[in-house]
Amino acid sequence: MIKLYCFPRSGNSREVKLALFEKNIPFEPVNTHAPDFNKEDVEFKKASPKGKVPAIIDGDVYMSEAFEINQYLDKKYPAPSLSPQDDAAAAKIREWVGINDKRFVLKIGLLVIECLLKPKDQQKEETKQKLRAEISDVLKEMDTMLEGREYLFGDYSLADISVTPHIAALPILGTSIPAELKNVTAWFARIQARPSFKQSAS
Ligand SMILES: N[C@@H](CCC(=O)N[C@@H](CS)C(=O)NCC(=O)O)C(=O)O
Repeated sequence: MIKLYCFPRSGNSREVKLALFEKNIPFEPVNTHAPDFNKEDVEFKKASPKGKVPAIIDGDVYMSEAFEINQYLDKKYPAPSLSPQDDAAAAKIREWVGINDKRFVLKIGLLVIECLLKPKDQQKEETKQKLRAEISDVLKEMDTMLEGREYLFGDYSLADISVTPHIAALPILGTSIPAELKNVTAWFARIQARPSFKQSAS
């Protein structure tokens, strides 16, 4: 069975859990934040040289990085597919995920640091507002992309998965999907209605 190194509040880990639940692939979660987990564990380090989660062991495959893992899972366990069959369309998704990992998911990560991880007296309201505005700008672009579409690239795909856990975290970061973004609001309601959303929550 696939071993998934993760911890409950890790958004990146949840990306992989979403793909696993969508595909109905059984897996054994290993909580790397559990008090008895040894961060120097040789198998974990082999799967994740940087010591980050998510990481998987699937037979003789050792791998880290959420999107890399999800692409691997989608090839190895093709049903239901989470990528278009057309190579150019699949490449567009890879490009979009790569770009938004840096300008969107990273910004949400920085907001997590600013709002939740820094001691209160070191948090800067100005930094929080700047990050929230940058996140909102990308959500606006997504709203345009979603015009006339159910999901970001038509069918539900690895692109939707790549941002789901991070958007789900916005309310604990003092922000949310702006109400005027009707397409993003409807899209995220569709995502939340998928069984994988609840199944991957912990
Ligand atoms: N680019 C990586 C980011 C992985 C990452 O930053 N993971 C965080 C958790 S979401 C982590 O392992 N942090 C170290 C820790 O909390 O122990 C990915 O997409 O998987």
